[in-house]
Amino acid sequence: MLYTIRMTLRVLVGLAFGHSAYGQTTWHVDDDTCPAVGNGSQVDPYCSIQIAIDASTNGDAIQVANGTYVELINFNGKAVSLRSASDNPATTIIDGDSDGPIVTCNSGGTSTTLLRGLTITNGQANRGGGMNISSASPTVINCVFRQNFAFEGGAVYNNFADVFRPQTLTFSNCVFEGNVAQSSGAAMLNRNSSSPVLANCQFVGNRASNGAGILNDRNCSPIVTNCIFSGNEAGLHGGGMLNVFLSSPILTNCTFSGNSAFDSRGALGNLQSSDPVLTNCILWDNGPLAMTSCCRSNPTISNSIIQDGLPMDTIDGGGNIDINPLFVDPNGADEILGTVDDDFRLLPGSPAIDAGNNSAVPVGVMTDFDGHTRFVDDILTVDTGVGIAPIVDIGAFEFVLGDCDADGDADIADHVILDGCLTSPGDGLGVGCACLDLDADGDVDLRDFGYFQMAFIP
Ligand SMILES: [Ca+2]
Ligand SMILES: [Ca+2]
Ligand SMILES: [Ca+2]
Ligand SMILES: [Ca+2]
Repeated sequence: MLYTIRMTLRVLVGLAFGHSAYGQTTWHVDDDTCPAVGNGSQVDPYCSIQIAIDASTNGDAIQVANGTYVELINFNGKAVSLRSASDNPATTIIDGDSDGPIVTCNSGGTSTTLLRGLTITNGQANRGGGMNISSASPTVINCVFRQNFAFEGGAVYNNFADVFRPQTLTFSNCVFEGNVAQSSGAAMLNRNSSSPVLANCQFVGNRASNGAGILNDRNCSPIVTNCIFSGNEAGLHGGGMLNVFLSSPILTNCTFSGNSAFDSRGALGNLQSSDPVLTNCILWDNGPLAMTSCCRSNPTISNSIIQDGLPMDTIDGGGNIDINPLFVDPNGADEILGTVDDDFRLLPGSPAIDAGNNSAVPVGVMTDFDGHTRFVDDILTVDTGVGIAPIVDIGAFEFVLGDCDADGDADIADHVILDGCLTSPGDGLGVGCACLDLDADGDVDLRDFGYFQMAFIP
């Protein structure tokens, strides 16, 4: 009886708030209504996100309208989904006003606790200026962590995140840009058995003493797929990633470029029995060295492009090469390395094309960083990778012949670009035309046009 009454109440509340499926409530938040507190309905939204979390129960959704919300929020262990109405982090921002952590998620929040489509910025805390996760494993999708600061874990600090396995802490399609940690892990610090799944994430321009991109410390072995690490800078060790004390991440189809460290561990450093496994990865233009390991650490590297060849103490899994991967534009249109426009897509003729190992791609991963089909055969490239064609490319992006505008196909829009690039043989390449030099001979002539016709999708 009590149950029936409760259900009825829930349904009635749900109807009042516009969403009644399964009795769950969608609470609305809009900063335009401040200072009125509101009641969380669509017509009278709450003015703050935390009030909506306080009102919610497990299974509820909180929808946040465009705006900048200056507040710190705590999920309080609730399994609720918090998302922007637009699913666009550029227009829905939580600003910590130099306080923090901005988002606290601990003790019980599992993968049904969701954060989606938000920018988390200007947080400041001892640990996790942007987000502090402890004994919890929420799901974070399409969020931007920008310019957060902490002593450890500038943007995100994860501690004991594996306690609810097989529930998995997940970050996908997230950007970590310009975060700072005084000590370790500017974009992310994983500590004490915290092994998140990181997919299609970009770690750019973060700065710390150790592990400027990610620090994995004490039995932390994230699964990292289709991720980009560029322009991260460590004052001491590990520009892109530092793995310490039995931390052995699995890195597949990741691109590390332009990362630096004071010591030799420019892209990755591995200490104290940390054995990362890298497959289909690119380590190019990191300094002073791509990767160094010590103290019983033995990474395995396969089907990857490693500048200056395999580092010391590495197990050679085969298929590794030391040839320029031919990125489209490593520092991007703004000419600054370590910003989100850095372009590590592949040019025609790249040795990364059709050179990966298909079986290393995690089950269920069917797309690349851009969300385009992961397994594509390039008809002009002899397969050098492992598996049955189509062979996966090395790095975060799959090459598609003639796809100059990087939207996943060679269609009429690319044809228009081609028309502007066409010259006589040997006349050289115009600006932005290298993507259409399909035979990689330094021009866009009728032979390239012929290849384009083969790839063209009307
Ligand atoms: Ca740039
Ligand atoms: Ca391919
Ligand atoms: Ca295209
Ligand atoms: Ca050509």
